[in-house]
Amino acid sequence: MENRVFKIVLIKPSHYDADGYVIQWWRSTIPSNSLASVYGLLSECAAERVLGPDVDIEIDAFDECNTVIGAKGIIGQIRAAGGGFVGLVGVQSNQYPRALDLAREFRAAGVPVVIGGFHVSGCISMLPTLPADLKDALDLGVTLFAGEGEGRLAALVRDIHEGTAKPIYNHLADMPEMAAASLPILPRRIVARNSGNYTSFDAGRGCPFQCSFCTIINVQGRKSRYRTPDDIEEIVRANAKQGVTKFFVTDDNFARNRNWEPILDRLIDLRENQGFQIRLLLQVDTLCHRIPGFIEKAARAGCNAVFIGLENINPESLAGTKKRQNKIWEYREMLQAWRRQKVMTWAGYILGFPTDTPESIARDIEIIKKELPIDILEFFMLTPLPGSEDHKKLFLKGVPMDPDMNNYDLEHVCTGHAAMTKPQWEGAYRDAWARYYTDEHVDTVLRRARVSGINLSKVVNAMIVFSGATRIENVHPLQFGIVRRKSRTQRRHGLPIESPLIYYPRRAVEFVGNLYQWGTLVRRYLAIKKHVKADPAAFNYIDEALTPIAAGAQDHFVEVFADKIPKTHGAPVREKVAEKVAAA
Ligand code: B12
Ligand code: SF4
Repeated sequence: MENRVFKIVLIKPSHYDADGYVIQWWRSTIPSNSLASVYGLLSECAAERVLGPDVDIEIDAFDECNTVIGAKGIIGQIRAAGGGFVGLVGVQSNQYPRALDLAREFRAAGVPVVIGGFHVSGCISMLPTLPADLKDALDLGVTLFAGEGEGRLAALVRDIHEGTAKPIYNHLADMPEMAAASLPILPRRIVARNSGNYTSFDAGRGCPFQCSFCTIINVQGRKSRYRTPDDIEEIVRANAKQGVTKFFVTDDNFARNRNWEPILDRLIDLRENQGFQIRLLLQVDTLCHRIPGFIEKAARAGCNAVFIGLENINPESLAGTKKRQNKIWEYREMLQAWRRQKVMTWAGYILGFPTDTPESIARDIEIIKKELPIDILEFFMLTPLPGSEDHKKLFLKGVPMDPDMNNYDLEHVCTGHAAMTKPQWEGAYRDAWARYYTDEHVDTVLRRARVSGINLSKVVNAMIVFSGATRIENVHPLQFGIVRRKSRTQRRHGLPIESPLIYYPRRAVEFVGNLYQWGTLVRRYLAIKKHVKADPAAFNYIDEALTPIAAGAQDHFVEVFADKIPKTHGAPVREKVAEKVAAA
């Protein structure tokens, strides 16, 4: 007798643009680690035949950022199999309204749906009662999954199979150990839908720090948990078998991973002695340069780009959000240390801290351009994300916050600000992108890259994306992809489906307009690159940002914030700095 099939379809939802259309692309640029994790966990359930020897578990996975989801087809497949469910994976707050719309379609057809990810976990972890949007899901008969899936999915699959799934599974109180946990993996055909063929893994979870805007500590905990070097080698080998060797390591701070050294040693061995062409994109903190050998080993292990959570350069803002571990007096030294290893630096900068004003933001960006050797800078709005201490405080105090979760994408103003009106804050955000990505500064960054031996093409390509995504496509670079797709019929619940006669002509004009803008931008930036490449003087380029700070000398960058520097261990003495500024 043939085995029965239990069909699981995993979807990582995207979110809606301002017109209510799903943001998706022919190719996305960043892989979804949540999808890889849940796919890996369920593959293990399938291999272990958790529904018994006569039931085959079949799994499909889609990232909606690069795939138009055909709900009818999926419903047909699950019905044809005779059972199964849809898992909406890694759903962040900004993706929750889209996830609910997808759930609505599946639930209308009687298909079981489970939603997991940071919105569900963050709300359940921090709020005293279930918010209305989570109740909406329960009313539709959706199952909510809070906490991590490791070691818990077999029970969930069995419950759904038997028709006894609970409305809520809450595992937040009990974080699974990461050592020898199931491995994140996606089949190559799914990875290939990301341009550049990057896949991902997390080598650790949890963070000991306490930044008030962060959700991670309240969902994944403040105790750090790590995978072992053996786990990482297994992930790399399993991916390499299918021709995938580029990895985005999604740890919020890989430098704090207790196993960083044996993991990097293992990767170095695979790369230098066993011919694996590993490439790594790491996320680190601003203190990583203090760890002896960390940057050198990261580069040898294949790291050629690094994301650094700079967040802000004003010590007062950093202290206000409890991000005291960011020490601005070490920023330049840290960035120079990465450059010495020819690694491209990519920093995140948050706008809208309580003391920020449009003028102070503009001033700070000019300071960064002149004094810090950062290649790529990206901007975020300070947002009270559900799951963060900031959100909880505002919620409990009854301070107005945008009720539309679709706007919690760090590109929208979601609450009030003490010194800026909403239009001022929005203007400061737009101005920040325009101010950093000027042709003049692109030229400077490319000259710095040339003299530091950093791959010019890599830097210019990244600058094209980061300069154009917000200004041409109106999406943050982290949500960007290649060739925007907009399905006419997949519009936000409640909005009308437009007539093809109105929709397609408008879309054609928009598409051609954007193409023209991209063409102009690409031509300009490539011309700057050509000019820098042809200039022999570029090999001797030097400026303040590249100048090493002599031992004991005071950095001019630090002097600007002299009166804001906290009296912490290792900080330059406040009075001394202030005296120098006064004398200057
Ligand atoms: C890597 C990453 C990205 C990547 C990839 C996204 C991804 N999810 O893989 C990129 C760069 C694209 C990204 C973008 C953004 N991100 Co991000 N990202 C992360 C990061 C650092 C790691 C995500 C991850 O892999 N976690 C590990 C996985 C395994 O955890 P998980 O998703 O919770 O999944 C587990 C459980 O929830 C559960 N589960 C999840 N889904 C399901 C489904 C089912 C059916 C079941 C049973 C279980 C289950 O099981 C999983 C395994 O244990 C997190 C922070 C963090 N530490 O998690 C932020 C984080 C998720 N991102 C965040 C944000 C805000 C964004 C952006 C909006 C920022 C921006 N302006 O661009 C964009 C959104 C755009 C987009 N299209 O995704 C926030 C979300 C907070 C919130 N309340 O919404 C986080 C938490 C960081 C923060 N600032 O607090 N991000
Ligand atoms: S923002 Fe980064 S450093 Fe701060 S608590 Fe969150 S994960 Fe940790």
